[in-house]
Amino acid sequence: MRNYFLAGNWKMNKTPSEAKSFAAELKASLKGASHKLMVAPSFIAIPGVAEELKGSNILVGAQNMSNAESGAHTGEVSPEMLKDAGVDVVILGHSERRAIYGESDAFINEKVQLALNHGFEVILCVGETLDEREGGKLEEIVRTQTVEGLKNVSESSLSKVTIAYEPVWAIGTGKTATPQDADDVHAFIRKVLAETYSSDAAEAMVIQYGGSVKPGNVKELMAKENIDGALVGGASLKVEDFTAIAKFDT
Ligand code: G2H
Repeated sequence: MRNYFLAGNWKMNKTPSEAKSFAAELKASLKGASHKLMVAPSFIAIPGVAEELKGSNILVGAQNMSNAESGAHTGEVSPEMLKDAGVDVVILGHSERRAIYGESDAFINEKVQLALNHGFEVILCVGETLDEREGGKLEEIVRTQTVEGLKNVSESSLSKVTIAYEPVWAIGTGKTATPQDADDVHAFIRKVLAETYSSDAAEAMVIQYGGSVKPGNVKELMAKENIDGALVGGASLKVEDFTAIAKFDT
């Protein structure tokens, strides 16, 4: 039985002081929630949020991480810096990183390996654009992003990895893949994992759905056999919305 994992990706929203007081509100309203929970503030807001959430049931995520240990990498944030700031989970390969900043599968894979070596949990994002879907390339893209993103990751490390399937056309657009569409792709990802690792590893993998998840559609999405959680953007920025999502009832 897989545990549901609901994660908020705040993207480039909330100043450090806004993020800290928002975290305090969330901590109170998410008390007693039964699912696994995480929020990912911007880098600069992480220390305040981590301090606020210490000892709570909410993990702290980072939205990205450098592919290097340290040194001359202007503007980057290293694994050790994130660890010291209180980060538990690192989101890697988000479609905005791929599309806007040109991150390739090989580059993302370097980060995945580095994050796992530093003891972080990883959320690896995969997903196709509308053109790719309409051009019949959905499976090829999702397979490549999954397999290349996990290159050199051993089966024993997979328990620290969550895959987030985020169809790019459904991100921040208000369009959601139908629960059946999403479940079909999640099942395909599980098939790819079974071929690459083993059926046990594939069965155990938590696969989140991301793309306009909101209080009104979370329950229907989570009811699907292969959907084990959500990576939530816009709706994670309001206490009432994220609470409704994080405390959804099966
Ligand atoms: C997808 C998602 C969070 P939103 O990027 O990662 O964002 O819920 O706003 O579509």
